Amino acid sequence: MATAPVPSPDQPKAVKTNHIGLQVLDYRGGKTTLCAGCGHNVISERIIDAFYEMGVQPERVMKLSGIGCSSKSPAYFMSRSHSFNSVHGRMPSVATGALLANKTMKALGVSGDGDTASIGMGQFVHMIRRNVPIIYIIEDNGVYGLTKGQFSATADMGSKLKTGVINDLPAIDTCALAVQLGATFVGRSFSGDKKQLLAMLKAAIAHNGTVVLDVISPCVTFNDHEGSTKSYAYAKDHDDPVEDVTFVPFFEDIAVDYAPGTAQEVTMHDGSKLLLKKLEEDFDPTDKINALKRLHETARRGEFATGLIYIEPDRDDFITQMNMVDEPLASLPLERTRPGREALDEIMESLR
Ligand SMILES: Cc1ncc(C[n+]2csc(CCOP(=O)(O)OP(=O)(O)O)c2C)c(N)n1
Ligand code: SF4
Ligand SMILES: [Mg+2]
Repeated sequence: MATAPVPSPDQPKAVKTNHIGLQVLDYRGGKTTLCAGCGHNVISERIIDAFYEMGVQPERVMKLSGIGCSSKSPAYFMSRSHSFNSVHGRMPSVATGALLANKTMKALGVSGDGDTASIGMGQFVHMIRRNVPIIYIIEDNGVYGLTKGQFSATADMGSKLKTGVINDLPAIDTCALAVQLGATFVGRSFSGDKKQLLAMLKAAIAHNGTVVLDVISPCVTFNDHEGSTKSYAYAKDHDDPVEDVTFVPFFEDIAVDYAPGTAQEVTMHDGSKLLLKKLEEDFDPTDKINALKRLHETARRGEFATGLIYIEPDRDDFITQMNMVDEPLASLPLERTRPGREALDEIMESLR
């Protein structure tokens, strides 16, 4: 019987690379300063995996954030990308401007539940309404982690702080809001669900338009106790996946076998495919009313639906709606961006 050749100890180990020849190391960032065990650190790991596996050139990515522990996390992944840590709740307008200046970049926004659902709410809703092409991740722990754990607007009614204070205000469901406002990709996941979160992030990279991805991301320091509905234990027990998500990127020729009628196939803008295996009951993420119904029903049971909640792959994004020139504004020469004397005279004449 033939035996497998034993590699010599002097032989260099083959380094694993993605389809653009980069190693996973090329997608890493600085060492985290967040608390050990914070859900946000796990999300950073999945972002690294997703961008590596999708073979996105890190220099083609702009990372944007607001203020909070979550908003600090872009420092801990993809150091080679561009980064802008903006003002509290104001990341969407910075992202909109940056994308208008250079539409060839992939925008990745990282925010928190406080940054998004309180101070940033006005910016968040208009970003969605415009379908700004950004992957907007809400690292949702139900508290303002950075300012020592006060309830945020996504905290569930009746949930309890460590101090015993009960939240008696209803939660804002950022996914329901996003579906209602016309976001073209809405998903929810849990930092502890490695497989689902990775598939969702890869699909988000392939999407063209606003992606709202709300990720339950427990704050181990202020909101991981009994009585919290955003703790690891609660999230594990109350996660209700709407489907089993498999993502097949356009550059991989993989056939995934499902029995007829058990999976729904969604073709993404770039030709990638999402295969959504039905669980328990039928769920169609291209049906808005169905998506809202499912979100409300699970919330009423004290559970949270995860997976791809809603998708509309074909709506024009904000940059396309603006009818921008092909060449990014950032690289247009001055003579094409500054109107000449004649054009100015013409404008003045038209105003007489
Ligand atoms: C204009 C302004 N108001 C208030 C604050 C104080 N502040 C800092 S972070 C934060 C909330 C952060 O919560 P969240 O977005 O949920 O992030 P987390 O720390 O939980 O990840 C607040 C209110 C601030 N920095 N700037
Ligand atoms: S305070 Fe909470 S949210 Fe902030 S780093 Fe620590 S565990 Fe994470
Ligand atoms: Mg928070």
